[in-house]
Amino acid sequence: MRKLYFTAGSPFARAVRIVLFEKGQSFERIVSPSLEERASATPTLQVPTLIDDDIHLWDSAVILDYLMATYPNLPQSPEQRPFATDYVRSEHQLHDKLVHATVQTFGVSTTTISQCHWTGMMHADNAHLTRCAIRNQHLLDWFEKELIDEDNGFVAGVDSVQDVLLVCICQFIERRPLNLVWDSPKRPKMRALTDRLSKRPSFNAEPALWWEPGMDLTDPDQLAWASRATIADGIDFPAWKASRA
Ligand SMILES: N[C@@H](CCC(=O)N[C@@H](CS)C(=O)NCC(=O)O)C(=O)O
Repeated sequence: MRKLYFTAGSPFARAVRIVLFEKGQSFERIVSPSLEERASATPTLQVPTLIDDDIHLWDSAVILDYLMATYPNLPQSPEQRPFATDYVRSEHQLHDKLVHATVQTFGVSTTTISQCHWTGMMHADNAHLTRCAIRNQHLLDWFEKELIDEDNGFVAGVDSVQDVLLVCICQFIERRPLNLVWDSPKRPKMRALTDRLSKRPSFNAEPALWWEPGMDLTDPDQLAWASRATIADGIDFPAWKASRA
């Protein structure tokens, strides 16, 4: 049986879940694995980790490469933009791998800020985290240049794996009160990409969730709120909870 170890918030794992959906592949969900479970699955102790029969993989880039090479896409309705058939295009391998690695760096910068935030270390008060936040703005400007136009992402005519991971990280930023932003009037291609991918059934089936300490995402009302809430709404979890008391 195929098994995915992940946490509900991880943008890397969400990209893998979205691609599994695009390929119609079901999987057993090992959510929020304990340290012991992580250690038995991967030396990195990180999520996502995928077990697919005798194939055992970690690191989202390796997993995504494997899924794209192994499983065909589900048939799609003609109105929907096609999902890419390759992890990287054979004639642009180096470029597409560079884009993927750069999007992963954006993810690492962002999740490092997030992890430290919940331990009480704000990025503005720490030199390394301040560098991560500055790096993010440089990366976002580079992504805006690399995206083709408002109708296409990194690859013309299809929604690519790199598009998926980029949008997962942007939506992670929108659902954490971390004092980070990705959206800007000077980045119309990024906004168009995020709007377009948000409408894919796979993005709705595997939603980005608001998260703050104290949240229990097994409560259906809270889960529904967490799937909708963004930093643009100006309301956080304590305020939402108080509004229902
Ligand atoms: N390069 C890895 C990064 C994965 C990663 O950073 N996962 C985070 C969750 S978003 C994690 O497991 N953090 C826990 C830890 O580092 O101990 C990938 O792309 O899969």
